[in-house]
Amino acid sequence: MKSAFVSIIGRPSAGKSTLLNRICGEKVSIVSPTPQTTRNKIRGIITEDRGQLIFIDTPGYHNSEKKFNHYLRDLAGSALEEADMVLYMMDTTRPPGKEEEEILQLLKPWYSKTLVLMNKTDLPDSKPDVAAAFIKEGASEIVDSGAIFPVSAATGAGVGAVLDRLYELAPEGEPMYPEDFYTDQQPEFRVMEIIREKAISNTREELPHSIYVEIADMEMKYAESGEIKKLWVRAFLVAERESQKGILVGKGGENVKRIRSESQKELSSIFPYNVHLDLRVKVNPKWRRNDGILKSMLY
Ligand SMILES: Nc1nc2c(ncn2[C@@H]2O[C@H](COP(=O)(O)OP(=O)(O)OP(=O)(O)O)[C@@H](O)[C@H]2O)c(=O)[nH]1
Ligand SMILES: [Mg+2]
Repeated sequence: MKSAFVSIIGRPSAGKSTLLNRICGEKVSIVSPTPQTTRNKIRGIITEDRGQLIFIDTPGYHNSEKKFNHYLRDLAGSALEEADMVLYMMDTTRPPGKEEEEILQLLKPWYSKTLVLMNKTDLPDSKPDVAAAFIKEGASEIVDSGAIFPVSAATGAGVGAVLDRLYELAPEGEPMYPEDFYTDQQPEFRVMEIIREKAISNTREELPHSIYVEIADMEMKYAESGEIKKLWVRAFLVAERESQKGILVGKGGENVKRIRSESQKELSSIFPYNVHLDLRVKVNPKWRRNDGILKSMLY
């Protein structure tokens, strides 16, 4: 049996979380067109006859001096420390820039166990040869070992070949998780993430970055038979400013109502029981500069 940790690294919006969900066949990590959606190290697990692979999705590697971004970048770096293998995900619809150069530097100690995924090959403006030339120039060792894979995380094209290669390279070992586990996330975290995803998709520009979710209360309701009847959740969408709160609430509360009902619907399909969500909006000024909050939130 094989068993390995595989960290997924790349710039924001490269498609890391989409890939993780595709591989696991479940919604493990939230996805959005807004860069810097993922804020944590998210584990997704697959178990086959060949063995078990534990994937670690990470925040997009982004160059900025802001405290918040520092935390996210450190997380991506720390995921490398845990990795037996690395998937470096490139967005082939965007020219490789400074971020890609920095990621290549960061990956240097892992080159021999890195596979480069040229993602979004399903799109007409995908230029895999530009991305491949960039890798050849900056890290020819990777090209020499034949570790470049064109893929589409969205359609699944090319993903099977990546898995085959990962299983070939994986060390022998015992599974770390039971075979029916596809993630190790606690329900509370998954609830927060799904609400955040729906808040992101219902807001624009800078607002998604200013939001986090706080669970005020969570309670399982049981039927008389002892069976779980429903999960009852009371949560807050937290913004940085009053004006942002206003946008999140929307006219007559219609925005927060939509976020609430989309979240409740998806949560009820993810969990094997119905979820009832009570969602409100509040403000926590400048939370992105608060070390205490960032430490408790970004891990
Ligand atoms: N057409 C197409 N779109 C993709 C593909 N992979 C991801 N996307 C889209 O790209 C956007 C970003 O995808 P994510 O999976 O959230 O990207 P990420 O790398 O996890 O982003 P961060 O968490 O912000 O670092 C979403 O709108 C996805 O639907 C792909 O292979 N093809
Ligand atoms: Mg992500």
